[in-house]
Amino acid sequence: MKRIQVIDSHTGGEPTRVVIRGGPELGGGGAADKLKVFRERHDDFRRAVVCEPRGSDVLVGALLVEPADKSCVAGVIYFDNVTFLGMCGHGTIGLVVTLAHLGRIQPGEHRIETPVGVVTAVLNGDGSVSLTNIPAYRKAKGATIDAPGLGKISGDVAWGGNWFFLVEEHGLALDLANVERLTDASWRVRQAVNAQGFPEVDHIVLFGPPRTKDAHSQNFVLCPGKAYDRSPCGTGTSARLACLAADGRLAEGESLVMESIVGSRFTGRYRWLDPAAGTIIPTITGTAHVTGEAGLILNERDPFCWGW
Ligand code: PYC
Repeated sequence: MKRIQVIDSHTGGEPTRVVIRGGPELGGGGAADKLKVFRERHDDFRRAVVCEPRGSDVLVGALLVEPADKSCVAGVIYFDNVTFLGMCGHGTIGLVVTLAHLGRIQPGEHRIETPVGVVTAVLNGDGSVSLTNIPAYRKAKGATIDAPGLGKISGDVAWGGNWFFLVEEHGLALDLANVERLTDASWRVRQAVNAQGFPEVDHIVLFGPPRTKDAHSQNFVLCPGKAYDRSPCGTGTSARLACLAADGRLAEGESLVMESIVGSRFTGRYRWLDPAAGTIIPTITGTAHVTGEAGLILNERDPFCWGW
């Protein structure tokens, strides 16, 4: 019998499960090296932590690892119901609140090693977290794909720590009551995007008008395992900032208030890293709350021990 200690939290409704004890031995090196070992040898651990019967399709896992970069307070590897994520914005906000809950950090700035690079997170005095992400950029503007049942759809392909296809014109109502239709449409878009030139894209974002006056936009984000993000998606908002910056639609330092499909919010800002190359450094601010402290039990005699 194996025991795994976890802390659960949610960031704008999107859950994160941080594994603080009992993870697999991943060897030395940085988070990227450890991710390689995790992916190749311990995929059963990923499933056991986030999939049913202990988790659900929407849960994102975060394995705490020893950082190679000693200026970092922690290393982390994110994963979901089907795969590993390079970075996760809501997960990092959840991780910072979890580390504070454990008494391991105080308000102030903290560096965190992820497989795609070091990110910086400020735990603010009011409990919110401002995450400064790795550089984001747009790879393709106005790529048009033909999605079965939907027809031609145009969107931007952008990197914000994960790969996104971002669509403004889709004709769908962004409303919780419409979530099945949004999921189905986004899944079709994803398959078409992957088949029609962008195999790397594994997140789809649809934009719509904001629900509230002081927000700029609302989004629906479909994650790799077909669950939709309850938060406005930190890496997706980073990708959006890169597109808006490239188009001159949002100035450096200006705020973008993004609402999720459940009404939670992130505020995004950016500074230019290299205007000629279109790369920006995004900062995403949001809040998270701890929801549980638990010990998971992995019993080999349980036929669903490793999740499904
Ligand atoms: O917040 O970056 C994010 C994220 C990615 C997948 C789910 N949430």
